Amino acid sequence: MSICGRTISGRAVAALALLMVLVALLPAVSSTPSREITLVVHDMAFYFEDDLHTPNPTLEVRAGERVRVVLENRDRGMTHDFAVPVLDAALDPITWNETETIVIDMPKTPGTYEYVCRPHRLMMRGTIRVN
Ligand SMILES: [Cu+2]
Repeated sequence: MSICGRTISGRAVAALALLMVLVALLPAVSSTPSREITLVVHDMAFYFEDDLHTPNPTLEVRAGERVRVVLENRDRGMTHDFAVPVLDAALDPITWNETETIVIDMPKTPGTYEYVCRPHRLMMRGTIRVN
């Protein structure tokens, strides 16, 4: 192959094409959440799916991390949501047996932030620890 009068090998063209594909994919890769946290709601509290005995657990994340939160409502007859008020992030309320997902960009400043279920924020509230 020849570009501007210079001969370029097929291998170099293939490498260049591969590089261009990788650069094009970079935004998609970097915006993919690096952590997924599944929270189950039952008996008016949030739980990790593998620990249904510790209500409203502390969520540990890294500063600036993009996190996908999956909420499963196992509270028959109750509507719940998940919100981080200080980040203005909230998913729509879901009813029993529904699952909903929200992707949240965590603060770049380490600290503790509150998460709540907005309809029941007095009972259903916990801490996000940004490290
Ligand atoms: Cu609730």
